[in-house]
Amino acid sequence: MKRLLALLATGASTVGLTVLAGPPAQAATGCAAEYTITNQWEGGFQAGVKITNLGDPVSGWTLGFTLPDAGQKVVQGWNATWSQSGSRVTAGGADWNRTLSTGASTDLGFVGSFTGSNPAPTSFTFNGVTCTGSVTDPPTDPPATGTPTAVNGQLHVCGVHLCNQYDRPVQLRGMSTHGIQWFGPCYNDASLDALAQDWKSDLLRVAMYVQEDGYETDPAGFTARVNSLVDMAEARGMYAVIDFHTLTPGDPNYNLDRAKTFFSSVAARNAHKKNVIYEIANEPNGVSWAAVKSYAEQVIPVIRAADPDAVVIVGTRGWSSLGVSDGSNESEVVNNPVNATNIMYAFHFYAASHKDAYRAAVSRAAAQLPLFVSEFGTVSATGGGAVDRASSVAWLDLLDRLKIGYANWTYSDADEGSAAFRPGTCGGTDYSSSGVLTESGALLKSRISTADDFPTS
Ligand code: IDC
Repeated sequence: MKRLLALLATGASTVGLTVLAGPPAQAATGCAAEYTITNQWEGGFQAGVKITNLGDPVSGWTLGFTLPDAGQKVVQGWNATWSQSGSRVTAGGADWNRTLSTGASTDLGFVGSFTGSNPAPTSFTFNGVTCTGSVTDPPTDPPATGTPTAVNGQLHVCGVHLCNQYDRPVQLRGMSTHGIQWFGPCYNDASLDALAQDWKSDLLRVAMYVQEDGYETDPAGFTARVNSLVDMAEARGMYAVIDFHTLTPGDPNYNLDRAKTFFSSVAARNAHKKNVIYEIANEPNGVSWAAVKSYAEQVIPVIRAADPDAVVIVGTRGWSSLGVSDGSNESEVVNNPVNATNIMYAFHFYAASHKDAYRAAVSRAAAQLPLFVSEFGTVSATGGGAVDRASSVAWLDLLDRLKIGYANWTYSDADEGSAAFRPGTCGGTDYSSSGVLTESGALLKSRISTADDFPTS
């Protein structure tokens, strides 16, 4: 039964505002909010808000949202202490619902008035954190039998390998998006159907740049976009690598606070899924291994607090070259590994630029470190130029032999040699015919679409 809690005057009143403590430091946060206009009449309406705590348990909460039209006012609310200041509305948890365990929901509502239009708020905060979760979609149906996630389930690191639910090594082969701030139209139902069904890809890496018009310009929007791509991969039985695509500046510590905020949110929201791998820093560069390790040891606990069992990929020095591009090598990691379990180290290469010396480093390192090639190109390190077929094939053969998973840069129609699709492809609906593929795309599709041999016992 709903209980009438507070009466609220219209205007800029702040009657009844309860200030509540936020979550303890380091607590994982995350939330979903559903707003429904349940009734509307001339000048008035009734709305319900269902909030779900997707983070750590809380013993107090404040919901915040903005009513988009200046004429919208909360008149009277229930199941929370409601207040309004300008267009900003705040609802504080009541005695009986201020404690919410992980996954718990509560329903509140109010009667409002309006003068012009009555649009729904578009964004909600829960203890100051923007709600990006959704509790209604994706469908919770298990992925179709035989898909990579259905066969392998929750992954974990075993020795130097990535292992599946049968504790047996697996190699995941797939594609990386281009920067989702630029190539968003390339990631839709049709293109991801093609990736899962025609390419038989095991994974989609979601490259969320932090700078270059990326995450830092719209944290809530990019977080939501990443979550939606995780769902789209999950629905098709593919793993999703959430790539915090730091590149310039090269010191990941520049983005430490952003990383903590982002990963606490996506890890809480996706904790119950089995298809998520977290990649915490794309390509550290111009920075020491000690600085990268320090960053990793601060970000990994934030992920673990929310999603204890997911695999985390740590970028390495020299654009994730295990230090080789900075004149070092894998020994700096072997001798001073990140203090965490269930992690892998990133190795990236561009086949036309990085050849025998880099292959030798990977061959040596693979005996001592869990490696994941979370990004590589068939072309030069600029992302452009011609496909180096011989070097690309040598690399892919090596990765197959060592059972090292990979994601190719890029599943996009960027006008550069590394893109899998010809320019303009993403403006259409055909992602399947051979005519839309570039030379790089054709090579990768032929490699990735061969049958997987995932052990099942
Ligand atoms: C490149 C893109 C290019 C973009 C550039 C700037 O291909 O279109 O203009 O980034 O950000 C990496 C990086 C990856 C680069 C890629 C190719 O992780 O972001 O993408 N590359 O230069 N490391 C080595 C190469």
